[in-house]
Amino acid sequence: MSDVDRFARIPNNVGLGTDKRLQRALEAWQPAYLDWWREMGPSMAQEKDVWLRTAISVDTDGWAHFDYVKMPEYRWGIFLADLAPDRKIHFGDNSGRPVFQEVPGEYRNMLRRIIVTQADTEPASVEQQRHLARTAPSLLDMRNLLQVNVEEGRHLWAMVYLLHAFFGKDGREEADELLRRRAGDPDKPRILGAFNQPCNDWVSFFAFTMFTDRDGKYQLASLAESGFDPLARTCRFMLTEEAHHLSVGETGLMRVVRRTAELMKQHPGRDVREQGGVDLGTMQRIINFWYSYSLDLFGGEISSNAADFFAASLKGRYQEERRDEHTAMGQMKVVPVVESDPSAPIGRLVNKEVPLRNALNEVLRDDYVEDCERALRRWNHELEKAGLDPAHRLTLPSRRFHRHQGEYSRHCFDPQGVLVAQAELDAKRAQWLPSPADMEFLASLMVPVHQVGKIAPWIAAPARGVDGKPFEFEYVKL
Ligand code: BYC
Repeated sequence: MSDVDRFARIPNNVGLGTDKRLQRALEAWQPAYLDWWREMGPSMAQEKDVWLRTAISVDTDGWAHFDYVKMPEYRWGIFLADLAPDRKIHFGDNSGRPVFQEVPGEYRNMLRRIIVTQADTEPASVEQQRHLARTAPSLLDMRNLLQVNVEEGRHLWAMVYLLHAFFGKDGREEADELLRRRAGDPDKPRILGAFNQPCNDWVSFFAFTMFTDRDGKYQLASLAESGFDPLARTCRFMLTEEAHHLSVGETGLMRVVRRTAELMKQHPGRDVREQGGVDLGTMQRIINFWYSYSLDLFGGEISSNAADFFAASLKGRYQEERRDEHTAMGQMKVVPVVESDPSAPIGRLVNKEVPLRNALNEVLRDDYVEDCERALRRWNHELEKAGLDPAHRLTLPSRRFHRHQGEYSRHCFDPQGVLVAQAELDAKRAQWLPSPADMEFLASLMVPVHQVGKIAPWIAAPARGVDGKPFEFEYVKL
């Protein structure tokens, strides 16, 4: 196991103490990071004691330590999964060669772009979620939110380490820029669409951690395959922390569904909203919104960038090692695309065969969609258990619905994936996507519940607490 310096100004297992130049550069970035955290991090509870886990090693057992921490004092550290000696590149055109420990000159721009794009999402999500603690439905939920936030901060540190350590002056400039862009700011927005959308209520937060963080899982997993070993090792350890974020989202939405089912069962035929719950229609529209924006995060269905990343052995497929074949050459993938058609003014969908390397964003999206479908089945099982008839179920919209990137972004589709005219989309928008009235309603439900062991009426209490503690634990000392 690599040596961990837990007590350094920047805790790390990358031997920062032996590289004074790098250490100085990162220590110079640290105050700017803390200024950003104070300005854009969680807007309440900054000075409160929060029961947080902190990464202290990369051991599978016991990698984290739980304690009360004030967030600005959180020990954001740089941890890479252990070096695997003699690791070889296992996909793309560099297969069989030793992994890169330095950035190959010909791939420098490509790699920097991948790292900057990934890095930008981390502070962005903290910015999007910054006011949510104020309306937390319980202290445990507040704690989970703040845990996610500090760990996104740590993920930013992980990426900034790569920029500083391997990209010289332009890496340092990119690291500075990461603290300058702002989620949703029209003048200096974050790079990817989903990270500029507002996330001001807890149903949206759970949908964000369910769907958008889950994109993160798949992107990180494909970067964990990278032939650039420091990136692979960084992402491997980030995935350990990411699992909690996904579970916050998936179980969060499950708890909303459970409470809604309870209200529907208690008073059949009565409006769930009137009873202070989240109706399934609103939930469906929130799912449609965040799922479609998260699908965008995989990039275009047909992408020469994706082909180049794979060819250069920089970004693999999900669980590349489980596949039989690692060149992705001489194979095709069918991608439905819209073709113009003189007899159909909105065009028509046709299947197009695309060389597999150009369809790798879509391959990764396939794995993601399957994972999301699994969660949907669990939520629907909850509705079924409550005895609600099959009309009351949640679904995932088609991957063509409401897209802003890729093949489908220039056309209109209904949630089933059928091409429709702009006028139909406009007329049905409020049925398919959250309307201002939905958002107003959700905002009206977000009354804070900050007493130990209490829960807001629109969501069921979680089945268990954190770190072996009960739900009735003072997770945040307000
Ligand atoms: N929004 O070839 P294309 C996470 C741009 S989330 C805006 O289709 P490509 C997290 C693209 O930049 C994981 N622009 O796509 C979650 C390009 O622009 P240029 C984030 C977009 O490049 C929650 C053009 O469209 N991980 O970790 O093959 C909380 C055509 O691009 C978008 C990564 O991003 C968009 N959605 O694939 C915290 C991994 N999509 O160059 C954290 C690294 C595309 O023509 N990034 N564009 O001006 C990548 O692997 C790829 O850059 C992408 C896009 C998968 C994002």
